[in-house]
Amino acid sequence: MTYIAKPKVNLPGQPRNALGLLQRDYEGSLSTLCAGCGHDSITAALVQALWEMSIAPEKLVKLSGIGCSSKTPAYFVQGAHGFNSVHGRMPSVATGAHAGNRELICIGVSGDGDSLSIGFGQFGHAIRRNLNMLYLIENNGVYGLTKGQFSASADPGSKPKKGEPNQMQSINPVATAIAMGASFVARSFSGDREQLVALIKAGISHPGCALLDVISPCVTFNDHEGSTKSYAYTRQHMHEAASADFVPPATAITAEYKEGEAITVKMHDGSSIVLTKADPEYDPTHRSAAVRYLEKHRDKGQIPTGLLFIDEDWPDMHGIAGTAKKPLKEFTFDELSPGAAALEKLQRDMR
Ligand SMILES: Cc1ncc(C[n+]2csc(CCOP(=O)(O)OP(=O)(O)O)c2C)c(N)n1
Ligand code: SF4
Ligand SMILES: [Mg+2]
Repeated sequence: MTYIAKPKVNLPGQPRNALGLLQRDYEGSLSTLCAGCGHDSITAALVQALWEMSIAPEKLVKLSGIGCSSKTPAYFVQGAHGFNSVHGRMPSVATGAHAGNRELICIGVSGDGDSLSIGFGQFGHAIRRNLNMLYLIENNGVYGLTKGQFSASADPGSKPKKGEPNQMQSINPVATAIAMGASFVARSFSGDREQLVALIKAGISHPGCALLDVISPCVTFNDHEGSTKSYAYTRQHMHEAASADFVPPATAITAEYKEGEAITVKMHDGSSIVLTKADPEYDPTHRSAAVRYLEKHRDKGQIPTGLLFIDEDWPDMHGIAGTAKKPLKEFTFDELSPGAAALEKLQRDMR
């Protein structure tokens, strides 16, 4: 991972956000990823979204596992908190961070290898707990860091640069997440900045686990003819199911939408997501309809993108467990240690 600081060049006249910060303040160290790697475009989208949302760097916690994708947190918001965990264990660390302080905005960046193989159990339990975080998978169908072996998201028939085509079924993170009960599921492409920025903002505003699967081509090991995760293949086969316009709190919805074309989902922080559906019969607020939609398009060889499913009303981890609203660090020692008498009573009650 790089720790090479970017030169601080503050050009006069650069726009500032509501906190008075420049977009430059939301950048991180210099990337050491291969030139053209999809992961770096996702970093650029994260920088733009976080700057536009005026998120205070000290309110943000960035977490990751292991892989080229898991290096991403080093490349955005230098002043935020961060933890690079062991392979596949990002969700556990995110759970601990958010349990300790629910005021933190939590962004976990993972890879298809990190989340769908070694971390598959952890991925499922972050969804089951509805941990309030943006869970971003940078999906390239390979283990980029260890020289391009097929990962669990590689499609059957997809060709490697050398050797035999993949013969195993792929794990589709969006279909799996919807089936496991996720409250927010979206898919995007690293080459579609506009869609990606809108989905990052919507995912951060969602009060639960927001899974965002981003097809992010690996230019070194999986961007050739015959790959189903290349730039060319993704551009040819992506099909936007529902575009998501993010409308910040206290901002009026100004665009006009045809009847039946758009659904407005009000978020708990006062922002709104206006979903414009490509297919009138598609309903991203209906779980089984979303699964049917994904299956139908898989049979046609298409890659549905956009906000695929949302349920704003499901409680998050804190709501389910009824935890204290105050961050753990603000409790006094006496508040946290109930004392011998309370412990004795607890033991008596359990006998
Ligand atoms: C416990 C453990 N097992 C295996 C590895 C080797 N390893 C490092 S990264 C990686 C896979 C990374 O793939 P992915 O998450 O898709 O990230 P990418 O590099 O493609 O962005 C593996 C298997 C490891 N670091 N730790
Ligand atoms: S090996 Fe692939 S995933 Fe890793 S930095 Fe290079 S292009 Fe990106
Ligand atoms: Mg990968």
